[in-house]
Amino acid sequence: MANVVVIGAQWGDEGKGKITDLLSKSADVVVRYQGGVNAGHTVVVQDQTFKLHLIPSGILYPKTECIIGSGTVIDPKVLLEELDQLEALNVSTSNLLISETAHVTMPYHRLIDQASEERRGSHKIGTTKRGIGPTYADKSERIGIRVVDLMDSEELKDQLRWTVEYKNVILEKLYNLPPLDPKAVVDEYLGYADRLRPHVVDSSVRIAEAVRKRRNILFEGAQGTLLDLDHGTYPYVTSSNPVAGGACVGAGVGPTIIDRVIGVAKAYTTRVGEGPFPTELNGELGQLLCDRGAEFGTTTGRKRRCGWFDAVIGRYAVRINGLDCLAITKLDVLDELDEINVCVAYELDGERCVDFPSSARRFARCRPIYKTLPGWQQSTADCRSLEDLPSQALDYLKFLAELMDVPIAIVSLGASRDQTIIVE
Ligand code: 2SA
Ligand code: MG
Repeated sequence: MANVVVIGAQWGDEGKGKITDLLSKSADVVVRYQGGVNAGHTVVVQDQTFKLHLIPSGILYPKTECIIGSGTVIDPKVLLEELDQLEALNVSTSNLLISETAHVTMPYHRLIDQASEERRGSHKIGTTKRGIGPTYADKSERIGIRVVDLMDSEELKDQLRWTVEYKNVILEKLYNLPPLDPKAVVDEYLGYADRLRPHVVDSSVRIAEAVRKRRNILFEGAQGTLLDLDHGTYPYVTSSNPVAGGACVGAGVGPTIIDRVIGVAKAYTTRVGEGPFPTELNGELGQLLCDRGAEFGTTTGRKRRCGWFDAVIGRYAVRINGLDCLAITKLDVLDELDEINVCVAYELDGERCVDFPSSARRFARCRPIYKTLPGWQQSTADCRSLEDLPSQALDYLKFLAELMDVPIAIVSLGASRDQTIIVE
């Protein structure tokens, strides 16, 4: 398997959890390289459903080392709840490692995320309100608290004394919220520190060791390409880099060690939060995709917006991530449809446009140009090879691969591990 990066090729929730779970079987090490508890992975193993936010799904394999890398932001409260959940289901968490240089989400981050979303009104981003943006903003402002600081009680007290004071000015003056008590914040976080300590390591050293020993490393992206801070539908993006390049920065490895990049895309498109979405379906069809695909956020429970497959953003994802291949998930959700649309280009101000525009305003004016394909109107849930698929389903996949000029290596037809076709 070598060293593989798995990324979301759309707006997140592409089913990366299932694909990384499959690939984790042959991985010795799994590394999360960005994002925080805004992510949500649902993995189903023998009727047990695991909902993970921070911990890589590789944790379900007893021998796989799971690393929460430097580029992530960690909410210790949620992380400990996840550890408790796994331990309650008898999953060992001794292989979980946490990077010293990851940043820590603090109570003021969550409060500011919520308050600033309200303040933005119609300009809101539709964040998960988990404090992700404010944690990354503090990292850039160089006032963030890192895991290494959390492990040092004197350092933590020293930093939080003035940081909480500074944030209290923002909370009180800007948002009319009550101030936080620095001592209470310190005490709360020192409690978390003790429980997390056994897992905390210099992660780039551990990863380098794995590289040297030629162990298989899987770099697991969260969210998706179109939510990337630099390359997504700015400002309707998250505050980290879910693209494949983010794996190098967020894990602390050079690009030369990456062997393969796999993009995960749904057979249609979904998006949570605000922002333009050209192929969105607002009527009955959108509802059908939502119902059949159970399209609700793993973290916030929000209903996801649903629409047709968009090959313009697909091609963009291939380019920005340097994708070697695609995994197409949830093909079975389309089983009932008599016709299926695929967006092949946009019409923008009267002109045909085949590249995703950088401006959100221009993107909002894009109208999809569709190619309509016949549906297959039969269940694909039990198909286990391409030959088992109805011919229309196979044609649909071939059409997507041609449009995006990338091979399809995996097709997923349901949540469980065996509902998968691996294309040889
Ligand atoms: P944030 O909270 O600052 O990262 O939000 C910024 C934008 O990024 C979107 N975002 C996501 N989109 C899809 N899935 C995500 N994870 C959860 C899930 C979402 C949920 O797996 O379902 O439960 O609601 C995720 N995380 C962030 C977000 O919607 C904003 O558009
Ligand atoms: Mg998700």
